[in-house]
Amino acid sequence: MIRNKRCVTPLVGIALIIITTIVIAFVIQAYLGFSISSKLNKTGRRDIPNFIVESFGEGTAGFDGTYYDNIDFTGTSINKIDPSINFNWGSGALDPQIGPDTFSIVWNASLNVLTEGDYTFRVLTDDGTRLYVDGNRIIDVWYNQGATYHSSSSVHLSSGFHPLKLEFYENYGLAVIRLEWDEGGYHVITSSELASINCIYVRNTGETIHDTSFDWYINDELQSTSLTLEDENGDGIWENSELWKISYSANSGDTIKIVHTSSGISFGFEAP
Ligand SMILES: [Ca+2]
Ligand SMILES: [Ca+2]
Ligand SMILES: [Ca+2]
Repeated sequence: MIRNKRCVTPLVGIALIIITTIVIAFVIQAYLGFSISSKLNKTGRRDIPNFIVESFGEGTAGFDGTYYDNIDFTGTSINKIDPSINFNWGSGALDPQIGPDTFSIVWNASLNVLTEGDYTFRVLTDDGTRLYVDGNRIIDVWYNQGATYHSSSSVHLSSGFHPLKLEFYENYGLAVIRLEWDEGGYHVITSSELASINCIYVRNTGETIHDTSFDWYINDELQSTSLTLEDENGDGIWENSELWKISYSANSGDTIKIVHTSSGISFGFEAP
């Protein structure tokens, strides 16, 4: 009898731990208002209550560009995926929605480094440019100028993908921007050297999210750039029933996780 009691006691302890864990999980979910767990379905997406992944966009390799009609990344904007950054717009307008002067552009991409080593980057720019690799600013020539080449210092890069961000503004007159790196000699970075930019469309059927800043991860590694979110009505607020387009730069089969810390939203999927 005593032996039996000794055998049963640890089991009861384990059962109590399991029940306590389940109760705590329900309390957390009730507090957050939705479940943050989800299961992967066969198309590689996860639906979570209130935040529904409706579809995936086509993957296109290139620079994810946002073009603003003002010099300081404000005002009317358009989005384009550019296979490379090699533009000479002269004194003309690049798009009917963007005036020929006082505009700005930010491009994000993920550079595929095949061989670990030291690399330099350079830009030809009219007017100002800032270039970031792995979140570090390596070229900063943010002033009015005619078309001028500027090179970075040498940057050591491991093999694999590295986030690139290039900011550009045009003030008046001519407008030129070109981005090169010295991989086997200087050349314009092409789409074959970049990861694909994909997008998913997620509908919010729950509470309004006011803060649209999300952290995101590729294969559990936190990324500093190359995720953009566009809401349908363009007010930067994720209202109930609104569809969001989330663009990211990754390769097929990568695991993507998107996290909104303050509201507890977390969802993931595999890049198709
Ligand atoms: Ca101009
Ligand atoms: Ca100019
Ligand atoms: Ca909105």
